[in-house]
Amino acid sequence: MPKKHATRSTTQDASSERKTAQYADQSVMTGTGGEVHQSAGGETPVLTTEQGIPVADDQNSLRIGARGPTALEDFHFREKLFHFDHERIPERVVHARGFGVRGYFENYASLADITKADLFQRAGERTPVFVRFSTVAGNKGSADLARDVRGFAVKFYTKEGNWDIVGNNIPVFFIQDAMKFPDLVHAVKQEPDRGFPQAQTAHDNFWDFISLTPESMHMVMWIMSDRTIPRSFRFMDGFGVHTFRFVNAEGKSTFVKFHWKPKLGLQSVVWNEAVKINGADPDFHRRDLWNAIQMGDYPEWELGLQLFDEAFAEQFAFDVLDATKIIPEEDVPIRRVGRLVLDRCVDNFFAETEQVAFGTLNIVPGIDFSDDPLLQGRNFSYLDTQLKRLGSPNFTHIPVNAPKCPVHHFQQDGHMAMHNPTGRANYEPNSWAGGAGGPRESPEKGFHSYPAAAEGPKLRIRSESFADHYSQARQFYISQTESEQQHIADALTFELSKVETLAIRTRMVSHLLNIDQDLAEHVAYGLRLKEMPNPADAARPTQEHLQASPALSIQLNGPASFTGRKVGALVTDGVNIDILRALKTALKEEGGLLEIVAPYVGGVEASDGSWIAAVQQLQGAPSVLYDAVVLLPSADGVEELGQEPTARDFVADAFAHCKFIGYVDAALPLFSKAGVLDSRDDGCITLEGPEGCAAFVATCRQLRFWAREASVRYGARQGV
Ligand code: HDE
Repeated sequence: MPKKHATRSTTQDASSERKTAQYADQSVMTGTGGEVHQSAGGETPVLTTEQGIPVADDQNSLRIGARGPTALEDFHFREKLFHFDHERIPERVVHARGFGVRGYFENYASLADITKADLFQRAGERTPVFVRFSTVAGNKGSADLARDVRGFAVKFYTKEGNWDIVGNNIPVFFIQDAMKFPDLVHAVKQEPDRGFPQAQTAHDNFWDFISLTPESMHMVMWIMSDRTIPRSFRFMDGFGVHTFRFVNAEGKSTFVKFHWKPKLGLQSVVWNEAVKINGADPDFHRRDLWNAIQMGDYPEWELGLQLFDEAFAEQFAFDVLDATKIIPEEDVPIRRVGRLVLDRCVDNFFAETEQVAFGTLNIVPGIDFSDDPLLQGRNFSYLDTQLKRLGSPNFTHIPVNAPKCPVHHFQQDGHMAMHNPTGRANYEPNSWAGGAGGPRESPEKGFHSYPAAAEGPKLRIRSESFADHYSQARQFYISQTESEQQHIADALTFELSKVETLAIRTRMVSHLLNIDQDLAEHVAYGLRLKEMPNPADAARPTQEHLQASPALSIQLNGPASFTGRKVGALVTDGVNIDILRALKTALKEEGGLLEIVAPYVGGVEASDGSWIAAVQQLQGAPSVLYDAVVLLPSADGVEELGQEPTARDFVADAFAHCKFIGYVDAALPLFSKAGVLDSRDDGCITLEGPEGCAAFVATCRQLRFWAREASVRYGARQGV
């Protein structure tokens, strides 16, 4: 046997043969096979097994001879692999991809007149929260900029138990009865025979289902709008969707709809940009939130309430129990009652974001359900799904799900039980005296359901008051700016162009005809439909008299501020240091950020010889990652940049996505290479001196230069 294959003598200890090796900054020990060993000592604790046994070697399994089989008795190896093999839990059947953060809700003033919910009783009171944002259709590893509804789920750890508003960033839903939820979700997810496409509605099954579900038409307008491609979680609304009840101490009920309004205002990206962001940074949204919180720039929303009574509900043109309808803000104004501040990232993604279990049925005294059939169905589904996902009825023992108020009950045992009742009593009534008998019910403090009257024959039936499917879809559409209407038409054209079955495309256009003639014609043109279908037969005619609701537009409700936004500065050696400094100052004053993008991540030498470190190397930082860009090459540097396709795309995309572009004259050859030199418009701004830089930042408050849009449109030609 050759010597190098000899087996070690049984008395030898491999650790005695370690050598020191230096890897740049790291001094390590290496073993006989050259593998790295790092040892405990000083402040570094000793590695142990889960049973607490100290581990001597975490690099090598226990084997019979250096090249022999692994021993079954290697308890450390077996425990490590066993645990690893079971690291995954089932991902959420919907909303699998999400990002959770912590924070608090601060109540502005007592709402005791309308609700006895404890968290709303005292001005200035802070209630801890956990918030999870998500997309709906994609799997856990899908990209952030899918065209999709965003989940906006808030868990309030109140003094009287956990209250969850499990909401979305869109105030309506696809369906009216929870019975249809599995069908909707099957239709939108990957097609079952092929396993694709994921995180997309642009396929036959989805539009087949939708085109046979006219109640979804209002939601279709919202999902085809820019609401489903938000710039960031920080720039989107949240909605509780359903009508809920507030109940005060006298037992008086008020209907309520919940809204979250972002302090930074609404903002979305354009579709061509979304597609590119998904490639450049699939974690764009979670990274944005992570960075903002790490920098201490805590995102905020205000909680808004729409409050109304039975009399309003009676005379409202639609059923307040129908989750496919909104109550326009112009009809019932929003009262802002508190603020949500997100100020802490999780310590561990799995422990918190993955294991958090929301449920619509988590409700506290002072708040109650309505009979919305979607909400009633959700109240079953959420508890049920947690057992599957978290594997035990004891999921409330997991810290992120555990209430932060006292908890006393007789539920016991089961997988992973952490808090069994102590003492003898685990039932009631019992006759054990005092505390030994365990907790008892409290008619004063306990949750009382609002005694809403309910009677009628037992039927499987949809209320006729739910039958108007098109009026609010139309209202949403006519409330959008021309540019936003264009985006809706483009999105429909794009999505239906991915649908292979012609009949489904045509069927969708037949519904659009009940919403808006121009929109239908626009999409039919974009699809090159040979023949216009007849309008779909409507259960109720479209009410064309509904007024536009400007509150529904993103563009009409801009923040008029660049706060929280980011400018990408493309620089080369020789970058004008005065301009760079002036921009930084102006952006800092505005509450925005400047990020340096350079041909080399190490940085560049500025005009005054100082060294400017880059945050991004050009290949990894296309302009789609920024809200606006500035082009600051030197006359020498621009030549090299012009050779770079990524640099040309940087400019061409910023221009096509209607972004504001600040530049120095030396950048002109780059405009030329990008093919937009002669197209420069008022959104392209020369940066001269500190005032020029400040003026540029002030202009960026408009967020996009939409006036450019007509000349740079992607997508179908708009000939109609
Ligand atoms: Fe959900 N939904 N949903 N949903 N939903 C889930 O619960 C369900 C609906 C929403 O970040 C599941 O824990 C039914 C409307 C959010 O963890 C599941 C129906 C709205 C989240 C479930 C709906 C939502 C979920 C999957 C129709 C907006 C993510 C995993 C009746 C108001 C929460 C889970 C998180 C998650 C069921 C419709 C929002 C299966 C049956 C409407 C934000 O229980």
